Amino acid sequence: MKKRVLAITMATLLCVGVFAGCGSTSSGTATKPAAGSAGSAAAAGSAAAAATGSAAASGKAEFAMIGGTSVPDTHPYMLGMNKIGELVKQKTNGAVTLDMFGNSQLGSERDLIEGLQLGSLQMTCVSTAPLAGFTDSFLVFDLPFIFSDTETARAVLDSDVGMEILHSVDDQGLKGLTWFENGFRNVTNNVRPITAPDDLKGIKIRTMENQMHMAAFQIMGADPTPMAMGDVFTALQQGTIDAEENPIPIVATNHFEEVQKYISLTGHIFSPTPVFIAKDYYDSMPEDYQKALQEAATEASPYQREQIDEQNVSGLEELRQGGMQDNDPEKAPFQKATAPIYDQYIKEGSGMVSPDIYNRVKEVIDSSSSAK
Ligand code: EAX
Repeated sequence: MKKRVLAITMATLLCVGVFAGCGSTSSGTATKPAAGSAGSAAAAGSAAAAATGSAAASGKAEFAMIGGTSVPDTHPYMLGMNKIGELVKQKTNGAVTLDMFGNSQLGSERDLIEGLQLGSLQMTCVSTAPLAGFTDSFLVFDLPFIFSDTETARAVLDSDVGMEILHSVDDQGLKGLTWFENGFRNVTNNVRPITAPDDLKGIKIRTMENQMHMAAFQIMGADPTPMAMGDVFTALQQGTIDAEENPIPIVATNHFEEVQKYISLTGHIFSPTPVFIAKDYYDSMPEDYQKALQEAATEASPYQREQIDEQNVSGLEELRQGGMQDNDPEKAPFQKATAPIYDQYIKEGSGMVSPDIYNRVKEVIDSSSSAK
């Protein structure tokens, strides 16, 4: 933890240092560091500062924002964030811009969240799971099989309680602007097709850094290892883990078909994706720019969801073409096997799902399904 904060602090200092000397920056465009695994925050910080500096030096943007994600440039997270950048630039005549760095170049999702809090970058979008290290308010989404389909999940995210959760971390320096989406998570592995919970016994599976995700796989007999996204491909390639679990667009855009034989469409957890801006930075903007950014984010959300819907279909085709064998197991046995998570985690207390939030989410789920 100390190492990470030091790295990010170094990045912040680098940003200040390089930004101060940015008058001499010649290029008018942001220089993206080479894509690859999780870069060090320090190296990323200097790249981020170069991008900030070049935009500021070009005299175009009053607010030249830097953003980061843990996914490849072709993933709907990046397509959505770039859409926000395009719209806010239009709406402010170039006064507010957003340069995005994917592939964990600015660090893991936890690093990105800390980066917003430290001010070394301005925007990100992450799965809700890693937020467990900062707050409990998003944990309700990590309950296995809480959503039966995407439509219900979206109804909850767009509801009052969904909006309340999105805005629940203002006091932690994270202003939620809108909901993007990662989607239903599926198991990929090199051992066997997963047709029932018992097939997971003994499988070394990477999970996100979230106690409920790990508990769900432990209950089914797997051996979960929390790991940052930027390290997963190499770990699979080297065989230090047998498996990982992610929605189809993540599996396809990371080309996991090169290092995984099977994808089993378990759909065990739905990952929503809050879009955050550093709250202090947002507060420093004039009201009209804040309004333009909020509008841009709100308008980008349906576009991002469309991209997820599209890549859920095209991505599976690509994985099949790449040699992956897919199966679509019955969900009920997995639901039954992971049901104890509800008793274990829905209670008052730190690291737990608040019963009030759970009941309010359930109300929206029940009214959404009765409306069908
Ligand atoms: O949020 O870490 C993960 O598996 C996430 O799905 C990914 O970083 C996108």
